[in-house]
Amino acid sequence: MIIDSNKIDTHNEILIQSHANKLVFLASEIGETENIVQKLIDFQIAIPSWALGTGGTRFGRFAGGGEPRSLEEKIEDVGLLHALNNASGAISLHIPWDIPTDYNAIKSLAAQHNLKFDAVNSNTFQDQANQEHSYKFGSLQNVNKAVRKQAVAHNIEVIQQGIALGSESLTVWLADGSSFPGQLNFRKAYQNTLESLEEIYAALPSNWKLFLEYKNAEPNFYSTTVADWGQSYSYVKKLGDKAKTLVDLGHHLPNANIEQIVSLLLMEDKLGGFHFNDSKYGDDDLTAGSLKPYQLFLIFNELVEGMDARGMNHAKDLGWMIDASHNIKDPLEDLLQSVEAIMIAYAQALLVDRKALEIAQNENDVVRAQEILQNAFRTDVRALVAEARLRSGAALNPVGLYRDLAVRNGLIAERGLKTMATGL
Ligand code: LRH
Ligand code: MN
Ligand code: MN
Repeated sequence: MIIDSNKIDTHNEILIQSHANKLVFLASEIGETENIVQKLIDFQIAIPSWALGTGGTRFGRFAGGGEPRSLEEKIEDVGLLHALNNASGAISLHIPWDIPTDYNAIKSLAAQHNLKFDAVNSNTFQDQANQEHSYKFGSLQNVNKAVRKQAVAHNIEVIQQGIALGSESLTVWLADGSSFPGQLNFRKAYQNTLESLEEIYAALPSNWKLFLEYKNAEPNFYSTTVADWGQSYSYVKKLGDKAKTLVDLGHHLPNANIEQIVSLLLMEDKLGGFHFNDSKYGDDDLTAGSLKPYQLFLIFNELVEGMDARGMNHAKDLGWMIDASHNIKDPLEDLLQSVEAIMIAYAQALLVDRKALEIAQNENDVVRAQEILQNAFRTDVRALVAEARLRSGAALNPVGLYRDLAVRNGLIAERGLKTMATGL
């Protein structure tokens, strides 16, 4: 299924007058809008291949129908999102949930949809059929050298597949840890993990990055071997310049100050990228911005400030990815909502009056500092995000058009009602 550009034009024509009015009003409030709109046009957020099917919990899974049955169909789904919002121009693969066979065919399909391949993800948290050793007691940390070797070999294989697709980064997330006190010697687990990561790092091409994602708990519930940003930092610092920490917003202990973590990792040149999602309890993987939009804004506020201070390119110098997976929503609608929320937070962060904030900070004017941040956060910037879409040929209201065109019904007609995408 492909969304015809005429359909987007017709949709936009209906909404254009009301959009133009909102934009004029916003410009009268905030002044210059051109710069922000341009930055929004350039900003792209990668879609995880595993979010395109209905996610489940360990209590059940309620499939929605029309889910992608192959890597090709996942690429088509991301193509649909990108046609609607022109902000989802990359797909992040998880191997072996995604198994590319004909690389050239996959690459040309992605190119037809204007998509790039973002970070490739390895998987040593599940046992695969025909696998010699089990990861039940960990992978890169395992007390058994043969298991570690197998996990290292898998990661190197994923790098090779990524190279063939034109990807430039590997994300390593480890379920390794322990569930009971005494199960693990923490120091040995750390050292085994480091040694394994060094072997993977040695296989990276020079233009590649390795993202080491941390997570406080789950599936292990007593210790996790890469549990927080400090532990990830300690590994990536030892590995070298190409290794960076990846921040998944759902992987912290409750109430962690994620924006401060982001600021310091950036300062240390060790922030690699993000997995955006939202949560109330743990790794809930809910739609970005659905629960804590102010936190999302505060994170972007630190990103914009820190990246500008280091002369970094907002769109290119970090890996921007979503990691959300939904159990009750249509996954494509959910992803459109996540991208919109991320764009809104970014636009609001671009609005912050940095000079005034610096003065307020230097004068210890706490009230003024808060006003400056909240003025930006409370500005309705949706017209700026919509304008960025309009200028790049996408839809003013992506979810609205998705529904008007009955895209899900079209996908069900093509693929059937009983479909099961690979993933969580
Ligand atoms: C782990 C995680 C990690 C995995 C993905 C499926 O919770 O966030 O990024 O690769 O979920
Ligand atoms: Mn993640
Ligand atoms: Mn997660």
